[in-house]
Amino acid sequence: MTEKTALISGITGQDGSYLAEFLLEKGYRVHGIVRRSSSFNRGRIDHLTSDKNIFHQQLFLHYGDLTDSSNLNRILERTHPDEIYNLAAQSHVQVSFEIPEYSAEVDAIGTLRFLDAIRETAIVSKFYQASTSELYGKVQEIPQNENTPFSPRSPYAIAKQYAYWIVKNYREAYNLFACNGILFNHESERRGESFVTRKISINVASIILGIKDTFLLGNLDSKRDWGYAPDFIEGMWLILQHDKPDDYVLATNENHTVREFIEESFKVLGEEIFWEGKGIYEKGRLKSTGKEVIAIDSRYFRPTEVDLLLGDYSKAKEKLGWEPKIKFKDLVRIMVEYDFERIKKNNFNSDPGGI
Ligand code: NAP
Ligand code: G4F
Repeated sequence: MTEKTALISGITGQDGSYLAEFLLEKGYRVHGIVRRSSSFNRGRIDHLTSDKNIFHQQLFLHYGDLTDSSNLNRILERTHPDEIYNLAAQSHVQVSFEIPEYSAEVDAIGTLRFLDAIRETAIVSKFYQASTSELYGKVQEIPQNENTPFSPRSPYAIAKQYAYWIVKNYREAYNLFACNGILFNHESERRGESFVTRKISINVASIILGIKDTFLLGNLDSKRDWGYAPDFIEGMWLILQHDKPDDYVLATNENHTVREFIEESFKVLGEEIFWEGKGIYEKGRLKSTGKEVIAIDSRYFRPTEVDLLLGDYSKAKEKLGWEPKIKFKDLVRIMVEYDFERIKKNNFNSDPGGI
């Protein structure tokens, strides 16, 4: 067991909640930054803050926001973390086209605020930055590794590119132990409902349960390297345990289309689908009944798309001993079975709605 203290921004998100669990189990004192919200935003960490949880006295939450530097300085001075995990972000690529300035404010300048707070307070802490495979955008080589040139394709990715470089700059200029984890897509039962994998798992489960007839999607042909979030959390931690600060790709080195994710999801629940038509007129139908279950809505197309991502994680394997355990088929099964059981039990359909 360790005596260390960690600070997590974005603790209420998918990754933050798994990381908090992971660190608490290792004996860390964990501080998390939460945003004030008019509705409750702590559903993913409720089980950790409950007094029934053996670790709840080791977990401390602080109100804060990456757009407010004064609170970052205060939180650092109060908590003196050994390790900081900067996971907070406006993390939705399509939404970043709607709110580009805010996305830059949080994802780019927010990272600078954090690094500068470390410098100002002179607190000795290791810093992990949630970098992303979206940096590769219009990919310059396949697969992508730490040396592949960046070619970002959205306000989100461009903001994250600033964050990537400012982390490197503070490492070199001020000798900070600051690292980028360039993570490819990772999903789970806790994935936000407006990301495509979770949107599919919820809707497919709802259709098979007879709660919903059809759902709408955008580009079915983009390819992603999808892994399982808990595997990637361990990778984040290993990056900060290495004796030298560095940048690492974490991925599965396997990619699939959105279309394949849908087909596999139906298969998990004993159904098959077939496709008919082209472009925005394409439909997905159940093989058993011919019923239309998927249609295309151009609202979900992005102004600029990232067509293909495939990560080469050999550096992380060699230097950190990290490898993903869960691959595509198991990931789909975990997500679809989880949503099927949850929706069946609660008898409600959590409709992903407008994104
Ligand atoms: P997520 O579920 O969307 O969580 C984002 C977290 O950031 C939430 O806790 C959110 O708070 C918080 N947040 C948003 N804006 C904030 C602000 N202005 N100030 C403070 N906190 C703020 O994202 P995730 O999937 O866990 O991803 C974690 C990080 O990894 C993100 O930086 C993301 O960009 C990056 N990343 C993710 C993936 C992936 O596939 N999941 C891949 C590469 C990189 P609320 O709960 O209040 O909204
Ligand atoms: O699930 P997505 O929204 O994830 P995306 O854009 O790959 O971004 C995620 O992964 C990044 C790592 O590469 C992270 F940095 C980022 O924070 C986030 O976690 O979309 C995946 C693909 C896209 O090509 C999109 O066009 O699915 C396509 N898609 C098709 N229909 C859809 C939909 N995406 C969403 N969200 N909703 C749809 O209806």
